[in-house]
Amino acid sequence: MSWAINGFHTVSFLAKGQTPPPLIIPAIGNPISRQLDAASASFWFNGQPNQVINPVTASPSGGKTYKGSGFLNSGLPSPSGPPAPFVVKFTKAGTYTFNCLVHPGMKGVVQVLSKSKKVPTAAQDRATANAQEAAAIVQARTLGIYWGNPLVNREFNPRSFLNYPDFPNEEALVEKIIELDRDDAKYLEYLRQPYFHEDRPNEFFDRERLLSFFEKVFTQPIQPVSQRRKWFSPGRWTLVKRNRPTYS
Ligand SMILES: [Cu+2]
Repeated sequence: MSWAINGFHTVSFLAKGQTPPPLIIPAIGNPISRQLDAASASFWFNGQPNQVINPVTASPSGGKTYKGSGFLNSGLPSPSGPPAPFVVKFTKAGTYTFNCLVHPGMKGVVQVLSKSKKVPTAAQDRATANAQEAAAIVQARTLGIYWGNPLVNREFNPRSFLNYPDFPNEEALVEKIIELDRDDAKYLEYLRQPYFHEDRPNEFFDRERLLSFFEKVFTQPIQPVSQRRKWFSPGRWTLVKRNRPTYS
């Protein structure tokens, strides 16, 4: 069995009764120290342990062969380069659940059949995956209601969401929402539509464009807002001082 771990996930088979190892753990004997806020006051978390990635979760263990029990872990993907396939050989027929140690609840099942049993064809697998995906899309996606730029239809497929300017008035939009709420077929037709025209991301979602935007954000030396004390207007404070409350 080969996994392409395309993201920050693990493929982890747990031993019987094993609690999934956490991703982040406190580092014993390594407290945080001397962290000061903008006013040079000590943060409350000084003296608390540093939080680190758990090596049990991060590193591969258990080998490349699964005999049906014990802990076998892909570990976390390396931070750079395309993911290497994670290959495990199963020696015993059975049904094995694997978990992602990054995302609780993210799991899958490997069914190992004896050689004499028929396994689904690639096309059948694809059909099963498509059906699962369709169900997940319906479960995960909500129908967007947009009220903003009247030219939104240029960048996005107007059949994938409800666009307020497409309706004569608020009443008509509400009527449409009620109609879709009652008619699953019509509702699903919206969910099936791709967000983008012809399902091709528009220029604003261009990978290079986004990357250069983030590059700009992270390389510009901008002082955190919390440290820009000189820009605070003294107005409010002088007002408070002038009208100092009196207690008797
Ligand atoms: Cu995950």
